[in-house]
This record gives sequence, C-alpha cells and structure tokens, in this order.
Amino acid sequence: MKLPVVVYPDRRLKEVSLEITDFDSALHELLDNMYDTMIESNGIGLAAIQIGVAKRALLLCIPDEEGEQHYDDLLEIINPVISNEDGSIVYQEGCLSVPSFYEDVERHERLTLSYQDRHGNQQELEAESLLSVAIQHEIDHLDGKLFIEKLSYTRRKKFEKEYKKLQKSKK
Ligand code: Y12
Ligand code: CO
Repeated sequence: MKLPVVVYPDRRLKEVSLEITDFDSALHELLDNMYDTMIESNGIGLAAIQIGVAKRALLLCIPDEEGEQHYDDLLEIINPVISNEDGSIVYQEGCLSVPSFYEDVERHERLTLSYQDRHGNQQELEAESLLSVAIQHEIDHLDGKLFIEKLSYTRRKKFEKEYKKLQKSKK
C-alpha cells in the first residue's frame, strides 16, 4: 500500500530512528508498504521515517542503464553500519521529502556496509558511485539529517526562500 510521504519541514524528519529487533510480519508489512510508496512516487530510495516510522530500515532500487527499476535489484537494508569509506564524489541529489529540489552534494565515493535483511540475516556489501551516495543519503535519514543540511549557508538560505514560495503556491 502506498502511504503519504512526510515532507520538509515536518519535525519527524529530525527524529533519530531506533534499531530494529523484531524481524516479524509487522516489519515485512512495513517494508512492503515502503516499496509501494517508493516506486509509486518515482523514488530510488526511501527510509522508514519518510512514511513516519522511526525505525532503522531503508530501501534502495537503483535503475539500470535504461532507467528501469527491477524488483530483483531491490535492497532492503536494516540496522546499517558503514565502514571503510573512501574517496569523494559530487552527485546531484533529490529526496521525496524535499520535493522539486535537487542539489550537488559531496560524499564518499566508496564504502563497505554491514546490515541485516528482512529475516535478520547479517549481510555485507561494497558500494560505489550512485549506490554509495544513495546509501549515505538514506542513512542520514535514519539519523534525522537531510541532504539540504549539507548545503553552503548561502545556498541553504536561497533554498529556504524558494521552498517556502513553492509550498505557498501549492496551497
Ligand atoms: C541521489 C541521492 C539519493 C537518492 C535517493 C533518494 N531520492 C529519491 O529517490 C528522489 C526521488 C524524487 C522523485 C521525484 O518525483 C519525480 O521525479 C516524478 C521528485 O520530484 C518531485 O518531487 C516533484 C523528487 C525526488 C537519489 C539520488
Ligand atoms: Co531523502
């Protein structure tokens, strides 16, 4: 089921999400609802807090060269821990919780990630490029941070002004 996406400046986006301990049917329903919400909103990544659930779960589904997303490529990432970050990459980021705004952000180019899958099994993956960027973006959500917090002071001021104007025009 597609659920409403929490949008900035909703205060829930500042919450630090809690570790997941129960790998039960309630978690599976949460992950399935996150998937429907992400795909039907044209997203490639979503953290649970973006549908108002402060738990350390995130999804990623990176499109192929034709821009198509495949269920087989879905990553369900629970309780992630990053190690061995290196390099630097600038990527234009977007976020379903900050609609219609895209900006260059600098992050680590490569990383190693440990996490649990929906059954609680421990997994590890190595990521680079867009996957690495998207993992860092989504883990920031679990820690109550948004990519707009990485902008320069001037760029952030400009964003706040433009975003308020856009929100008003939507009402
Ligand atoms: C770089 C870093 C992190 C990510 C993953 C998370 N971001 C998204 O999945 C963003 C999706 C998005 C989709 C939008 O909707 C459409 O394009 C139809 C969108 O547009 C509006 O809100 C109007 C904005 C963001 C990705 C890349
Ligand atoms: Co986001």
